[in-house]
Amino acid sequence: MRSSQYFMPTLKETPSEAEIVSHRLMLRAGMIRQSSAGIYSWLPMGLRVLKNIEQIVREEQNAIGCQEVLMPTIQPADLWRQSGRYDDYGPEMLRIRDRRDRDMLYGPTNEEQITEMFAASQRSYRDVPKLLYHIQWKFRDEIRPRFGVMRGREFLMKDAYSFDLDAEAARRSYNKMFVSYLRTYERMGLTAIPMAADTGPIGGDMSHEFLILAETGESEIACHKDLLDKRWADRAIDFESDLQPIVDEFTSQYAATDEMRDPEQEKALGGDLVTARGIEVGHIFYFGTKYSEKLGAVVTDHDGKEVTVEMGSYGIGVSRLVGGIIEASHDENGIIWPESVAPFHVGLINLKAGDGKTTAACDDLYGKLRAAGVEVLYDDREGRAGQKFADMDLIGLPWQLIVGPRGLDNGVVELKNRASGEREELSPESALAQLTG
Ligand code: 5CA
Repeated sequence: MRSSQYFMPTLKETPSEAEIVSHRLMLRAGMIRQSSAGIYSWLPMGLRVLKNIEQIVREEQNAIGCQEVLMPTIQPADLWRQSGRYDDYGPEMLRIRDRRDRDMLYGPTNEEQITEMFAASQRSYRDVPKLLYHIQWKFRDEIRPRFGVMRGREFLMKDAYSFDLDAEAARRSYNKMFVSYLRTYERMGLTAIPMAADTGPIGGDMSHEFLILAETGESEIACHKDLLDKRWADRAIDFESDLQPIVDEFTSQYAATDEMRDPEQEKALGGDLVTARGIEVGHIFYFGTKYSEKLGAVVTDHDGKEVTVEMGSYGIGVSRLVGGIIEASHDENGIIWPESVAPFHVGLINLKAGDGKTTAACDDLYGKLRAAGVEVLYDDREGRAGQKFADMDLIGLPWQLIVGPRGLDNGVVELKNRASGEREELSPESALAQLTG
């Protein structure tokens, strides 16, 4: 993509309404635009990141046999009357009436809808376990939408649901999801810590929140230091036999947030205690038969006896993660995207767009990178070098390939790593080899 043609309205000024760094940087980099309080349009650069995050989430859900569906955003109120949540949910729920005077709502979550869908066709123990998920926009009329996409009113969530024959099987589904979340966040370059949590309006007996570390996080975290340096993304995990030991490794260690913290346990940990701030990027729940009972999700067991299925639900804040990753990965000059979610792999900077030789060299590199399948943002605009460097640092692509007339006279271009700041002069061929290797 050429910057001269790209719809990327960057801002030079720091927007005054943005209180936290990710919100400021997303606005300055032209990733999003506010439509109304807590509701945003995603511009091309922001949408690329959102889609990359979505794809990692999708791959890790598919990897544990969770099947993708897509349920609507608008739901009939009657479903929620059946579960009893229509009145319970309160003013956070956006209620709508259609032309036939039927009560509808914009879904804040989908437990009712998926349970009804399951109940309509699944009849026997052979139909379980089932894991289903979708990635869909939600609406919650938050009292205080703030921090940009971090606490929006409209936001993108991955929500998955498990259906099992009994509590033991349901626990296995829960553990599967627990471990898959550890991998999901790690692939995005994040350290996520699972913490025992309150179940809130979703309800249930067991629940964990996943928090990523960021100085600007809304929650205060305290945990055993060992939880911070576990690595799972590249490890082959057997999603049957490895589950329990991995989950135990986490749940046996102290980890708590806000009102769940325990001063006595923290004192006992001494030097092993770490306190930090965090952002909740996921939340999983085991709630047994809370919804299946009300909505008739029943299967026959091996003896032909009817049993109500055991359920859990599993959320990831996909749009919140865009802000969360920036909170965890930036410096004073801008965003530092982890490779796995970066909107482009390389920013190619033409230092002298008016110059024939420089432009020819840039065009050549651009063509070759694209032919090799590398995603490139090519700054082909005329303008000051300083501005181009500042813009490239702001948008945070992992690599900058800098091409100017003086370097070319010596047969070199410059390759800069955004994260480390390291710069290297090398031939255009070597730079290509490094970026496509
Ligand atoms: N039904 C369950 C799990 S599928 C559920 O809704 N859980 S939740 O309420 O905890 O939301 C799941 C995740 O969505 C949260 O962990 C958070 O990362 C994200 N989320 C929740 N509210 C917002 C919001 N207002 N803005 C952005 N992300 C949000």
